[in-house]
Amino acid sequence: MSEETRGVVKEKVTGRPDIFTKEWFADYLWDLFCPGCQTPVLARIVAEALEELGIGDKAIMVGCVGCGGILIGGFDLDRVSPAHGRGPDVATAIKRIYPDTVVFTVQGDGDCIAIGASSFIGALTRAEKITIIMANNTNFGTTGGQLGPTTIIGQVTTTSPQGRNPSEEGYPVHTAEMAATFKGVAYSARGALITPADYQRTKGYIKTAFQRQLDNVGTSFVEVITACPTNWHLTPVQSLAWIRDNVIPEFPLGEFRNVTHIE
Ligand SMILES: Cc1ncc(C[n+]2csc(CCOP(=O)(O)OP(=O)(O)O)c2C)c(N)n1
Ligand code: SF4
Repeated sequence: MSEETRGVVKEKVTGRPDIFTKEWFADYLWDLFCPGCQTPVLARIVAEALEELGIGDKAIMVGCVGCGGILIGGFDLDRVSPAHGRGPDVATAIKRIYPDTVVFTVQGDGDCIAIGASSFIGALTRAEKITIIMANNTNFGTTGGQLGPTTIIGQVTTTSPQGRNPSEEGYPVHTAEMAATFKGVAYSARGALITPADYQRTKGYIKTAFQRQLDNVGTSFVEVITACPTNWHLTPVQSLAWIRDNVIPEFPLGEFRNVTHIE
């Protein structure tokens, strides 16, 4: 019996986002990231958010130096790779020259809030109408798992072999909460990608962040906790449990600022 006779309606419920470049998705994605890495998952929700808002044709991506920098090859958009940490500066320049575009960065925590802290804070201070997306994997992943600004207390890294000790290395930075204190920030949130519900919620945060940019309100920021199983020396499944039990208690999920206009 043909499908037509049985009345079967085939509706596409999922698939590769059209914004992903085909070659990258088919040939590189699986080779470039470690097993269980959630950086490509973050890429996917960004691509889905752009498609669902229908803004793929005016989006410009600013990449980073770090594992997230690999993503620059994956988006069929106008894209720029800045020097380490300078994403918000480059995004600022593009947005000011082309105000009708939607400009976003995708950065690691080291890129965004360590070497790039001045760029990041400068953009928030100036209320740049850009969207900054930061993957928080609690370490410098690309370079071998060194302690970073988001490393949690007690976490073993290659430069904190006894675990992060506040009396030596200080405390983790709460970037989303900090961003929310800037008057020029329209939106600041932190999401995770452990469960399908997290996935949907975090995608919602990214869509709201883009919407605040579309409405020209102020800077929008989303921090996304992502697994780095290789440097955590955990399996992919153990990594998700570790995020739930150790990372989220330090970095609570949710929206920290969400305003539709700034006086
Ligand atoms: C100016 C400069 N300093 C240092 C480096 C080396 N470097 C490359 S990636 C990286 C760390 C990136 O960490 P993060 O931003 O947290 O991203 P992740 O790799 O964890 O995704 C560093 C220090 C560099 N490429 N350029
Ligand atoms: S080092 Fe970590 S962040 Fe980088 S690709 Fe591997 S798992 Fe992902």
